[in-house]
Amino acid sequence: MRIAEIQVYQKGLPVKDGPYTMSGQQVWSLKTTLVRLVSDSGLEGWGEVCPVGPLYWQSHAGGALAALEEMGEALIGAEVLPLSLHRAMDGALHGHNYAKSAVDIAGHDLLGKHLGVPVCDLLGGAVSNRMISYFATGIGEPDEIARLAAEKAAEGYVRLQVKAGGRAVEQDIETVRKVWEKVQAMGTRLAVDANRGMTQHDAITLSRVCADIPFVLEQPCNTIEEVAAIRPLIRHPIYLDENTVDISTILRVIGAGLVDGFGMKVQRVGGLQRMTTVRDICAARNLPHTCDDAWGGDIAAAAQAHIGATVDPRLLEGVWLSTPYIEASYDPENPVQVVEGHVHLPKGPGLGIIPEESLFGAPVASFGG
Ligand code: 0XW
Ligand code: MG
Repeated sequence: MRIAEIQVYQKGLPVKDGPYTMSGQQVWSLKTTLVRLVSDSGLEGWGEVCPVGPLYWQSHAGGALAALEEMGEALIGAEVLPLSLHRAMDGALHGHNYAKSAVDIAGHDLLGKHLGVPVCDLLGGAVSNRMISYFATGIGEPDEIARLAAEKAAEGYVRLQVKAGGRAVEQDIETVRKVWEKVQAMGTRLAVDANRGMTQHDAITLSRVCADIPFVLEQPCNTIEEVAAIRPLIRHPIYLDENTVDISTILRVIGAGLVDGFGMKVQRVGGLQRMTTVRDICAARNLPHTCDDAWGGDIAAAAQAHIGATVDPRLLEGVWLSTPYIEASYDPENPVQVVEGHVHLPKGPGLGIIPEESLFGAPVASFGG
């Protein structure tokens, strides 16, 4: 089966009850990019990539479209097999993993529909059909974040990510302590995610002052070098997120003993095929990780659910979804949502999502056909 046509769409995704906040930024609306692959047998597969704004990481909606425009013609005629697609993309454009992830996801959706199997089967097979998610609190006043944390823990979230960084570390310390006071008795696990926004000094202070509170410290500082410098002084497990820009970097930080786990995003490593490599490397070293993406609707969410379903539950730190912040589902019959803190694996061949194409307007780019 080969690619006969490609259409690219872009759509605004206003943040429901926005803004979504993290250290150094708040987002009110995001632009997602959708890819529709049509095979020479007439089947279609859908992919999606949605950076969480231009500040979170080196990616943005305009870059996704430009990269897809650069690769589009070269993909016409490519075999719809995961590695064949990556070879075709890498032969047309170096890097730009996030844009490539949309094509990768669409290719898995298309192949699954062609074979009549769910995407998780193409990724090695599911071990779960209901995965834990986690709730990211946003940056806010300590008492408000503690109230929200207790509410979400009561809803069924077994893991909470407390946002920190970009402000006086005393505010972060007060927030973490008040959240812990609220959720400790519920057995809730905590991550404190600074999204690169802490100085080395603040990260060390937070860890020392809160040494009695068990949390994972996620992406405290901006660079791997800063994290390496504080690693011996931090009393909490360290997870990296934004720094893990490719498989090579992941191998580097594991080999250097800098990490105890990851906040991992499908788009950052280039899609589901690459995420199976990340999954298997982490399994080889017993390293927990999430199966997140930066943002996106049901298509991106379904992709995360399918890879999350194949991760050893002992090592799955959650499938975070942005669909709770998006007004309308792409496929109202099969929305991919968080229910009582958990994500259900979509049913049906491919991703299990049949998006309503009219939601996306006219294509912004087309190839082949
Ligand atoms: C909580 N997330 C998965 C959602 C936003 O994209 C940021 C991200 C994180 O952990 O940094
Ligand atoms: Mg993170």
